[in-house]
Amino acid sequence: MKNIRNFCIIAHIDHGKSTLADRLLQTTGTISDRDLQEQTLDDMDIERERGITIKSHAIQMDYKEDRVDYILNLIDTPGHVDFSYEVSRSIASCEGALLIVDATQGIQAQTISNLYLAIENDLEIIPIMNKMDLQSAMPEEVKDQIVDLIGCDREEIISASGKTGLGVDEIERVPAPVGDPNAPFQALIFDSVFDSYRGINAYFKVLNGEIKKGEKVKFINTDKEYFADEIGTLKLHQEPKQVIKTGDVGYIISGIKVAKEVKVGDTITRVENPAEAIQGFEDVKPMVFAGIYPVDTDEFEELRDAMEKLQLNDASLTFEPESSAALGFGFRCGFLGMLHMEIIQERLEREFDMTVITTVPNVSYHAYLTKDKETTIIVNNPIDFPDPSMIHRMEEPYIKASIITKADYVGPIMSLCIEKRGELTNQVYLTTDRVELTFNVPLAEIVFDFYDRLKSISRGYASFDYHPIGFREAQMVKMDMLLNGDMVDALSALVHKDNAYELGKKICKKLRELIPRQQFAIAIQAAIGAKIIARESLSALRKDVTAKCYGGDISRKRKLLEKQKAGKKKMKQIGNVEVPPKAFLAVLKLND
Ligand SMILES: Nc1nc2c(ncn2[C@@H]2O[C@H](COP(=O)(O)OP(=O)(O)OP(=O)(O)O)[C@@H](O)[C@H]2O)c(=O)[nH]1
Ligand SMILES: [Mg+2]
Repeated sequence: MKNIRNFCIIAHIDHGKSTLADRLLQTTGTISDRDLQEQTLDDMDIERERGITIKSHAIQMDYKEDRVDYILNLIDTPGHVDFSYEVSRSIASCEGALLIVDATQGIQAQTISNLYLAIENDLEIIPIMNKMDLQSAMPEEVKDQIVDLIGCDREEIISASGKTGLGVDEIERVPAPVGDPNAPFQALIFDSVFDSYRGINAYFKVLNGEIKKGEKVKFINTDKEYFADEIGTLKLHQEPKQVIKTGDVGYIISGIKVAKEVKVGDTITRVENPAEAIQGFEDVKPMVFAGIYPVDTDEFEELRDAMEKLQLNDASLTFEPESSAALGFGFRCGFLGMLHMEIIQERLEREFDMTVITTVPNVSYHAYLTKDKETTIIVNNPIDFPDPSMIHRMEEPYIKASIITKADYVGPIMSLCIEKRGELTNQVYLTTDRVELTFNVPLAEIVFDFYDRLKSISRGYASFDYHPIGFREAQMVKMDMLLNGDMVDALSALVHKDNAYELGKKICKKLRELIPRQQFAIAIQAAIGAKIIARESLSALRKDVTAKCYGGDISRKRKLLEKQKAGKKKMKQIGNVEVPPKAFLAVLKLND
């Protein structure tokens, strides 16, 4: 046990965690040069394509120094704010963290928030300055920042480059795990993945005692018992073992097929001579809600199947059935943020071949009625918005946003935040040129286009992080969209009273661009209750696709007509109007 080192890599997005992990895998010979690719641990297609890590990834390495054999258990974590719950779980199974700071960018918002997570869990922090190979690196300045932040010595900071390699020997600074090898077996589940053949694999860290293959184990919170059919360690591929001992990290396969039976944060123990439950993690709270519907209404059951499978790989996805007059049966889903929502939609399309419509996302509101002012009604869906005449008050979620930027951009960023109904609570100069701004802002205002706008007004020199801080009273209204007088429930949105007119106008305009002209005129209207607040109209068009087929070849004409019909299948029929699926997300694209 004294030769085990458990550590994770944490940093702001894109500071080079996965690339540095590659170097560690290479120097320890965990992976052959032939298998090595860039960011080897990002093994999902979407991760590779987008160049970002979405899921934490644990891997074991062997390392020898001064004739001592070490076992290194490494966890690479994602940097994007939507996935910070992945980081918090990884941290719980480690004794140390490599804190990576990009030498060209310095400390950014998630550097700080991930560092705090690590400190709360008493992890030994090893500061690393990465990308030192780049011309634009500012080693002295960034060193100052790191010393300021964590109060370490300048000499402790390791200069590294994911391109050239890093002193693995420094990882010895991570303390060995503590635990009692003779105590009853007690392990913490920190992650799980789904394998369609073998069911759910739970990843755990042994805090006390040991587990042998074939033993009867119990998952304490779910109160279920299983046989440890297979246990092993997490190399690049799983490596079955007979026993996993105190301090080590491993996986267990016990034939579980139902997602609910494996709860991340649960404790595994032996049925005979059991240990106590470990304090687990808090459930993840979704931040954004939206409906997901199959384009083809007959595919509802297939969609359910796909969602259930996806949930096995991504426990943070929540969903429950709902129905819409316009779209039929679908699900109301909860996401951790907009990137998470985008990724779920993309995975449904790629991994399950489902074409889906996502409705206007919204946050979760609280409503209180005049007849009962105390009971909270949770409104996750515009359809559940109570009749305005019965509402006593509405509340919306607020967040504390922290933005780190260059002094030059403070002005424009403040105006953006004020436009978003934010209030500045703090402004600190970290150095003469770098400022940390703290705002309280309604969550609804930042989930949509805030991040993109922040990036464009600061030319990329602003980083952003946020935490929920509870609910505050707000004037919310439900805005409906009408196509030729028919209300389309899937396009309804809950908006702040002051934004309604502006937004209504913009959405009408956007829908006018997105809906193709049809054989009759279409009126596009936005309304609050019975009051129309904006209107656009789309004029009629008759498109005769066979017009260019002179000559009498009937088979060619038929072919063209069929092609047109197939093209139409991708549209959604609302009343008599055909609407393309992307129109349902019009609200998100208002500034394109
Ligand atoms: N020049 C240079 N580029 C680097 C270095 N390390 C990483 N990069 C580049 O920086 C980009 C981001 O690297 P990743 O390793 O994916 O960063 P990450 O921290 O894992 O990102 P997330 O997991 O999405 O938070 C890639 O384009 C890398 O090629 C380095 O030491 N030098
Ligand atoms: Mg990564």
